[in-house]
Amino acid sequence: MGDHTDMTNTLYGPTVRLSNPYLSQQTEHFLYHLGLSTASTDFPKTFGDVKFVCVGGTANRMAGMARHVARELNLSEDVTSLLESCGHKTERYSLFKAGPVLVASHGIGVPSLSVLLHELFKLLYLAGCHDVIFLRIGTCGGVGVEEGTVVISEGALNGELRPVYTWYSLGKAIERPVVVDQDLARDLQACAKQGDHFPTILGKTLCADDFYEGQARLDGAVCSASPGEKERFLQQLWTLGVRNIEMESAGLLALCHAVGLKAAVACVCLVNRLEADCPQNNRQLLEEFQMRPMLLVTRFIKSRLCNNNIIC
Ligand code: R2B
Ligand code: URA
Repeated sequence: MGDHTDMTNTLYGPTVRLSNPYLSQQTEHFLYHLGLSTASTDFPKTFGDVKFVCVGGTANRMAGMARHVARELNLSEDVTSLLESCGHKTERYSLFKAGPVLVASHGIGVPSLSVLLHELFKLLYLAGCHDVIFLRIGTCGGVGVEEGTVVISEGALNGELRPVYTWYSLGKAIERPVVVDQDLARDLQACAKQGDHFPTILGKTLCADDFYEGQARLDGAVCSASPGEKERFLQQLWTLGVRNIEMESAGLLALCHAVGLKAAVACVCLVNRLEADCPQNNRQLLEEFQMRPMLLVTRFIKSRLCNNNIIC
């Protein structure tokens, strides 16, 4: 598979900086959860043109994103066959490719996301990709922010309200800093059009490891907080500059930074947590809301590709 499987001890890809001395000992690289192997796939040929990796929670939503990107970029391939020929769907994650944009679903929470990221980083390295940007599109709860607002993360905090995410290995904690590229976050916000009928704001994000107790909800199966404690906590978040709560931002931003890649997170608020715990049970509204980060991120991708004379 060309030069890219010829890895030296510490791996420095063009932009993907893998630091695992043991990878070079492998003759075949099998990305187990994506169902991709260097024995059967030519990574540089299949993925070498990737410039953006767009991730989000569900397979359906990300299939929609891949179709939307393909349409917006006027890709000549038929969308269905593009998804069928390039989507290596397994039961765990889904993966699509629309020209220079790789689109994947990550499930719920950082543990699920992390597994995908390890394999995507290896994929990009093996393909020899340059200057790749990761973009997460998702849903969240707003903190003093009306539902339907898109929040771009200008920082992310863990459950202890610190800008780090912690992984565990060999019985020990590995704490990695959350680093946001502020220029990228601002560029993304600049893609919100005047004509949009919803606000797109910058704010800090609380990255929780749970949807219920971890996000100060009182409607889970177990609940250890009182209404007063919940209210004080949400007010504390607001004071810290936190404008939304979701479950993957800190892990994505910390791991991308660890391998030298830029990343940004744009999520739409389904509920203002100062007013309610549960998102509205209105399918049509939820679907319209979920389009908003997709539209924003696609505009951003288009403008970057055009500015770099890749696709106009
Ligand atoms: C947003 O929505 C999911 C929980 O419902 C989670 O993946 C997240 O970050
Ligand atoms: N996703 C979350 O993690 N929290 C919310 O409140 C809504 C969506």
